[in-house]
Amino acid sequence: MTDTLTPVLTDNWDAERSWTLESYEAQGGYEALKKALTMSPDEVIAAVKDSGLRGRGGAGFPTGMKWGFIPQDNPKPKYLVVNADESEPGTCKDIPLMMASPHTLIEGVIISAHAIRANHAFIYVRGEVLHVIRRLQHAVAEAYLAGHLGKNIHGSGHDLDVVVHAGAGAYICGEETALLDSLEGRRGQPRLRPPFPAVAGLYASPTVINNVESIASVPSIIAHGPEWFSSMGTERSKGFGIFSLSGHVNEPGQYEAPLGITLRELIDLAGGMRDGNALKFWTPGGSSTGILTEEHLDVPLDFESVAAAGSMLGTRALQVFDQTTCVVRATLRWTEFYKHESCGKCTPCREGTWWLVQVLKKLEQGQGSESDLDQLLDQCDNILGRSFCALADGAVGPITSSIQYFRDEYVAHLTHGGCPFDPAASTLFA
Ligand code: L3W
Repeated sequence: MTDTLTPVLTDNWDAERSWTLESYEAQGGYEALKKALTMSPDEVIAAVKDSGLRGRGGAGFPTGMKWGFIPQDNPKPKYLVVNADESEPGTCKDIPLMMASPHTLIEGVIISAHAIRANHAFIYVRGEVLHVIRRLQHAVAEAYLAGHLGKNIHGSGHDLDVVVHAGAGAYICGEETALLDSLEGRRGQPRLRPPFPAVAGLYASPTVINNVESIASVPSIIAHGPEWFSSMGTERSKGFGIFSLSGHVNEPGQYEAPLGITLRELIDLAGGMRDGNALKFWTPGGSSTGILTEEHLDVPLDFESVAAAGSMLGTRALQVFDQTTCVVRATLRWTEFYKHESCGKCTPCREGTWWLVQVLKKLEQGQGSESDLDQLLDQCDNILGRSFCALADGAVGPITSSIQYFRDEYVAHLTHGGCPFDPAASTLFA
């Protein structure tokens, strides 16, 4: 490890049986909770606001501000919901976090629930990851036995019950309002916003929904103080985050570092590119953020700099592709995913993603003409900003950006009468 890395959330992942309460407490776990319980809820919210923590689920909304939206004069119960429905292509940070250190999340849940005065919290986990669900359930049971959960936690007067809820494998349920519908027992489809969940969320009550990594960051902020957190990162993107490197690097995995690190530095940490190959394209935050190229290797990975480069920091899911990869084929694969996962509620997404796949398939097979490329861009234009939620916006990201940077490669498919790449050379899409 080099100075570039700042292991906080990942610090205990290599400890023996790191997922057990015994191991977590041996390394100072649940001390932050004890400290938070001596603070008033408003003091905890102020600490999170002062830290500058922004949501780690993709959008980067300020966490403390979101908590501050919960109307405390509303007599309804308040709820805390953790979005653990990690499913965005390339995104793979929350699942390892919950496997290696479920108590970091649970400690964050208890502190966060105290802050927003919630007595019920739900962790909504992607249904396919049974091993994670079991691990979380076991950790929650351990926390109850130790008195960290339940009635009158450590004599504070605060009560909290936590339910681990398994989804059923629908990507759309990672959209916060679809998640709430699913949690209430209905088919998961997005709701109109406003009202935002902070005002009318679960059972129409004030609800905070945060990503796993956001909530898991809270204990460290309470333990070390907001200044410690905000001393890392950049001016408007504070703290550290888990950067997930996958694809054509020698050592794919999780690299925890301050926001603002560059892909060039991360690839060095990951042992360089596979076989010494050249970088061709990459995603900064999952496929829905679209692609960037080697000209963006030195873009600081913070919310503002990545937006200025025409993309989004998203979930810091850095999928790295070398020169052997066909960008048209990669884009088709991503688009098929969004088409399959469209919930069908709104026409631009339901019909639009289907048509995107049809045109992309034709282009990938080298059929059609350049006018199909323009038609594809026109379809994207008619989908972007016109669908009910962010799913369809995410679907057009890889298409528009790949045509922006690699139009020649689309045209090469047409002149070649098919994919000009040797499929045997590309391991990702074999
Ligand atoms: C109260 C207001 N609350 C905004 C809250 C809102 C939400 C948060 C961010 O999508 C993006 C998406 C994915 N009063 C509020 C307010 N809020 N204004 O702030 O809201 P928003 O609409 O900016 O984003 P979102 O709907 O949460 C998230 C992109 O992230 N993404 C992530 C994908 C990740 C997964 C996964 O597997 N984990 O799916 C990657 O780029 O496309 O654009 O809580 O309520 N006035």
